[in-house]
Amino acid sequence: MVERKEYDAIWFGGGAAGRFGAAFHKALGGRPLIVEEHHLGGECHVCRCAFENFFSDQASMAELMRLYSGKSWYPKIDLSHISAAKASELYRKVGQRAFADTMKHQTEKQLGVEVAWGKGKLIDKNSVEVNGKIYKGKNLVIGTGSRPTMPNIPGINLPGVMTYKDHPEMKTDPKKMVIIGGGKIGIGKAAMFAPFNIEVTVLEKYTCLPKWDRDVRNFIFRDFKRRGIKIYEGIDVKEIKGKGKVESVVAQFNGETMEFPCDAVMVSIGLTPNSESAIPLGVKIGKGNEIIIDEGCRTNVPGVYAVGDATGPPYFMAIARKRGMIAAKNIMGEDAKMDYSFVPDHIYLPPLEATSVGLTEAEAREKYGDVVLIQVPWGPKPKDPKPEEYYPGFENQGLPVCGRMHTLNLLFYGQNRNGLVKAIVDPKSRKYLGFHSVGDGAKTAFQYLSYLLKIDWTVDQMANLHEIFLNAEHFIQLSRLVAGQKELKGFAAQVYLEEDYLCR
Ligand code: COM
Repeated sequence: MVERKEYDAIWFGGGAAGRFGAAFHKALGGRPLIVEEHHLGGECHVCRCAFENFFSDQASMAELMRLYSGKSWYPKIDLSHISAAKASELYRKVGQRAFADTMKHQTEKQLGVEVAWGKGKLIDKNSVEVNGKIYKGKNLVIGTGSRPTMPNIPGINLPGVMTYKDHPEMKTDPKKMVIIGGGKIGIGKAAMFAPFNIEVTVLEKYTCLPKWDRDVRNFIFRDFKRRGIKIYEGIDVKEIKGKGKVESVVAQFNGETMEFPCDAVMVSIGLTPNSESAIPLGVKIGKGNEIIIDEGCRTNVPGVYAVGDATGPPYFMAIARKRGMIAAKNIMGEDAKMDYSFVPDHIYLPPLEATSVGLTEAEAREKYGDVVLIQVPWGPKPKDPKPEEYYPGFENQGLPVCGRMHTLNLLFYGQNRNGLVKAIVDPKSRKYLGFHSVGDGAKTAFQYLSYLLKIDWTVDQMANLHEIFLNAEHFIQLSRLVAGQKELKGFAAQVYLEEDYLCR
């Protein structure tokens, strides 16, 4: 049976890119149809952004309970029932369903976007079959998402090997976990699992978080060392061993074979775009399996667009949604282009988080020569801070602190994990080049800071904003302290190298 109505575009896949694109398309006055098999919003609320947010909150709570238990006025907290599996179960039972309902309600009822529910089959670029019915569209937008990249090694299919996809499905609590891949997902997962009494080791073939600022990386590695999370860089995983389930991971490190006993493995080495369904249409596919698009999200086949993770990196929800928006505009006759400049990035590090936008210090020095740093805290952290005690070194490490309640607590309760705030400025133009933060709650500001970078925001303009003291990213007050300098010097620089926190 053929549906008589012809749509302006069929959005093949209702994930972040397809859902936002179709909604934008409708808002522009077009007639979109989404074809979706499982859930609107794609993997976000199933196992990605929304789930990570929830699980990270659970991990923060667990970590803080452990840290504060019995100190000062805090009661002793019994952590014997702490459970990552229980946290995942709650999300499965409530979170996944609540989010799925919300996405459906918002898209269909509130925004009036039509959805054909079921597994879609692309017949040609103007026809999609769903449950035996053919839907016709003038344009097609492919938004089929991505999947975890899996290494081709023995044991990869053993029970106990998981990816971000299976994380919400956890039914038992592992004792020892090996994480293969130290990108932002692997590092984030390590920080999330450790608070649940899981011994975590991260094995990274190359470099962990290579694109992040040195000070942020240092903070994370130091923090991980204090928490007992081990990191190996330059290690090549060869095999996952086990009889009937995961028992260890075997890897080559510095020419030696090492074996890491574990009862769970999390694979996080990257993502592979789901582009296979587009191949019969003659759409060009790149080396990384991505659908190749131009700046306007057009493929090489006229009338066929592609959006979201299916088109390759950056794999980031904002980019997926914006690709949807750009495709919608172009379907409606505009000539819109994607802008990939100043995309902020973020890592969950419960109880904190790291956020970054713009250039790192190294990139800024390479491009601009001398740069000015507006940064706190400064200098190496004291080695072994005692809980609830004043110690020399607070003057460099203590104030101003970044974050809501937890970063001050993290300082005074002896962990010395009060994050960092770092802005990088070009002293000649006085423009910001990059912002970096580890703290509690800076994500919100970075959405707007990325725009300020784009419009060439200066230290002097920042000094004129109205800060609400104290906040997670106090760039305003820190900038005001130095903005009077005719020749901008920032804070007296104490460039230092932290000790090496990686496993050797
Ligand atoms: C978020 C998914 S849960 S979407 O980007 O809002 O569709």
